[in-house]
Amino acid sequence: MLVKCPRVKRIYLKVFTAVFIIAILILFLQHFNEKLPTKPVSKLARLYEKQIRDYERKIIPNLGHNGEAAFLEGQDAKEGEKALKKFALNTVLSDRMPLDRKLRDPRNPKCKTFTYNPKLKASVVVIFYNELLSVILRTVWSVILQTPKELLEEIILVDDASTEESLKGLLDYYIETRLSSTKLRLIHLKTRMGLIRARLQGARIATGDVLIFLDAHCEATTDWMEPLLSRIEQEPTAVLVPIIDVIEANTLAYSTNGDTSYQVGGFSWSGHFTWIDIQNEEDKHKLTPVKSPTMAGGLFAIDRKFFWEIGSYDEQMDGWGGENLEMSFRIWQCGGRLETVPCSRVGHIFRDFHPYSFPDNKDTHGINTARLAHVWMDDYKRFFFMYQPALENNPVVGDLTHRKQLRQKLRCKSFKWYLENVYPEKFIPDENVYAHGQVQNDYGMCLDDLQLGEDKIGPLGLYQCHPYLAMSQYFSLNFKGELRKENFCAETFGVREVQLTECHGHKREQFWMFYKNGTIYNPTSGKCLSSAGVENGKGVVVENCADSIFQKWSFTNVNRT
Ligand code: LR7
Ligand code: MN
Repeated sequence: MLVKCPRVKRIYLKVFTAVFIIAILILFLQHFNEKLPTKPVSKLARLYEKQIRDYERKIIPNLGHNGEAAFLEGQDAKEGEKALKKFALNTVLSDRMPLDRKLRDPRNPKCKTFTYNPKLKASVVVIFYNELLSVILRTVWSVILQTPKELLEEIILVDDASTEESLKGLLDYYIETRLSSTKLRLIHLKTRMGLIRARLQGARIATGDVLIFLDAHCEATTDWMEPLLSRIEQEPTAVLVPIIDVIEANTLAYSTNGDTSYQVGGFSWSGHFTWIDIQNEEDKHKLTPVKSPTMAGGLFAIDRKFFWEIGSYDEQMDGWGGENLEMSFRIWQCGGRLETVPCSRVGHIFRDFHPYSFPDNKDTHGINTARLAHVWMDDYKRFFFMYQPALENNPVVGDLTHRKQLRQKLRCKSFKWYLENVYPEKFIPDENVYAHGQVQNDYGMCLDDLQLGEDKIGPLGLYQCHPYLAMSQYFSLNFKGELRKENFCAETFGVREVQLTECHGHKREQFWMFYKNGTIYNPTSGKCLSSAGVENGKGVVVENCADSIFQKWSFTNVNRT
């Protein structure tokens, strides 16, 4: 036994050692196995961390401080110029500028005397497609820094299936490591939905009392949110737009039109949003919310329940464009109101072109506007379809049943009501006019805007009459004696020239009288509109009045002369 004992002991020892080794091996393998899938992630994390640190290192402190114009030097400046051409934005400069730059308070100083104590909380929804990381983050930081914590329910970022790689992992990583204390959600859509449906996705998961939408290249300023929430608390059917200031795409300068004057939203019959002056003298100087006929679309606050009740968005609108006017008309016609809040100001980077395209180059703005014209504009849609005749009865516009049902369900008012009550200053080409339509002379030539852009000045042209009534040849002579196209009036210029320039309402060079014999006479110059010696595609003139075929004009429709 005594002899056996050590042998038994040795066996036990061997077994024990084997079990121990196997256990260690199993543990090790298990450990290794678990580590397998996570190992590359941490490698990626290290990579992101490095990228962000490299990026942070290149930031130039105080660049663009107070919203001042910023400039780079040397190679950076050159690359910045290139970027501006490519992306309509100086991306190099944005990358060097602190994400949390301070802006000066752009408000009218009197705004500081107001106190607001809103109880509501907001979900800020920011959608983006291939926007620059530093621009998105500056938007997010400005919201965090300029909003009192108790008013901010959450920030929701919706990535509309960006193809730019850094916008997936890197942005996620940045949020996880640098913004973890903010309630911030980032969702990546699987396929690109366009900005309208992307906003809807954000709105669906939002939980705040109020939804505030922003483009992904904005910067909020001091106390921007308080007046928005206070107004909604007082009037939940009011939809609010801050004053939208310009952040210049090249220098990122935060520029204002001064702190006292601003414009509100209008529209053109071609279906575009426009800025218009406030008509009412009293309203011009008010610091409380001011009525706005339309909104630009990207930046607005709306009670979350009201957003859904009033029909959110037309989900069949693709891509970009149109949703802003659709929502504006709908809000007014269906019992809400749209206002600009002068004491809330947010900057937006205005780009000269879209740095992105849409599949098949589809004209989403045109198609979306055709949808809203059919649903909301009643007979007045005729003017829009004069610009876009091919879209009037085109199946690409899609099914409108649901939106028409919505209009019925909400018992919305007519577009005529909207024009009369909300936007009475809007020029309607065939109302309150002596004559309108094509203005033709005796040998088949017509007045023509020569495709002048909507905000440009140019000659009042002469062109072969089109066989159909195209908008470029549609003019009106209204009761004020203006020979007019939308906001542009024929004006005598110098001795002979006639230009289309912004209507000023003071008659003089913009005053015309139309006589039964077909002459169009401008009393200020004592001359008559003439096509004598004017070639196709050139500007008409004024001359001493004479009984000449060049001075005889006829309108397609004459009410009175
Ligand atoms: O497919 C897309 N998916 C997106 O998520 C295309 C764009 N987007 C995002 C994009 O990244 C951006 O954050 O949508 C947002 C708006 O796109 P922009 O910035 O290219 O549009 P915009 O500023 O030129 O256009 C104005 O009109 C649009 C009409 O559909 C939208 O309503 C925009 O929000 C709106 N912007 C503003 O109102 C800001 C003030 C400009 C003015 C006037
Ligand atoms: Mn924008």
